[in-house]
Amino acid sequence: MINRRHLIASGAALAVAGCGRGERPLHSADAHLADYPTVQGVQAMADMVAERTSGRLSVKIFAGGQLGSERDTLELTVFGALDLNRVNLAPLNSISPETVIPSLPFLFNSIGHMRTALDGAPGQQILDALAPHGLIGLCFYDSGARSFYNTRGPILEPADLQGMKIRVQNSDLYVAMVEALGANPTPMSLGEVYQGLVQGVIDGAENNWPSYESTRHFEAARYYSLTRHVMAPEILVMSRHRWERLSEADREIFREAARASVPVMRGLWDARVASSRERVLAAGVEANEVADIAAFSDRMESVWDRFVRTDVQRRLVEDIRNMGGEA
Ligand code: GTR
Repeated sequence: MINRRHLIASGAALAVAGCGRGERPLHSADAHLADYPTVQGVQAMADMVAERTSGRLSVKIFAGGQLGSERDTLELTVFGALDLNRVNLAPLNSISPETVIPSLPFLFNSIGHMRTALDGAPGQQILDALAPHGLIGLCFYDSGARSFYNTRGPILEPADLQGMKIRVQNSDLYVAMVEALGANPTPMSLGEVYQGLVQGVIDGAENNWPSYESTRHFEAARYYSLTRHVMAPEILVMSRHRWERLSEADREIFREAARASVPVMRGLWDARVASSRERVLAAGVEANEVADIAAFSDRMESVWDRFVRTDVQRRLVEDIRNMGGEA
């Protein structure tokens, strides 16, 4: 956890970085490198905002985790030292109980189901629930399905995870999920994972194809087992401090541009999933399907019971399940 002195120092550095002619650009953080679809999605939004305002409003993206881990940059965003932030839902789980729902293991039947739910009323409700916590939810981006990878061997059943040290994001839900599968969860920021794998501090982690590839984790952990246990999306948030300084017309421009950037991001995402998969397989990664997914999902009952606690959460689960159609 970063302290207040760091927050103020980073905030001041960001403000100086933005000095210049006209209004300073809004600053946006992303853990991924510049060519990753999340960064490109935010860039598409930024281009639309700049066009609609003839350059009066602009966005500068700090990619590659330059501004720190997602947990730290979220603190900066809530505090108002950072304007925009693209993060996964996981680090928001402790801030807003609504964000826990799309992060639940084995909730969505398919990528299509996830997209329908997040484009619809449940998604809007989750975005809106962030405002009391100092964040304005602008849109969700795709993050595909997360699966386990490790340095030891293929995972075909939960017993194969027994005793393995698995890195998880900073979220109690992820800790509980990995524990329920019999492994030892180790919360860690994304930037520390590669070294952790190489040095044997951890045996594995879990992520989608593009992150497994772009972080080069596949070079250190060569077994990728398609459990597809979580389909939690990415989210783009604006600091409420910055939002409140925008006119109603400018807020609408941001809302519309964010909405319009979603299909752009999804197109890039689908292409990146295919190319990342191809790249890691060509590099000799051993990927395996998991025939008995129920052996994993059956263990999630206690996790759901522990994390789905309020009526609002239960209704969200029900609404999302009703949108599922055929698996
Ligand atoms: C990626 C996600 C990042 C981050 C990362 C992680 O899929 O895009 O925002 O959450 O996973 O595991 O830390």
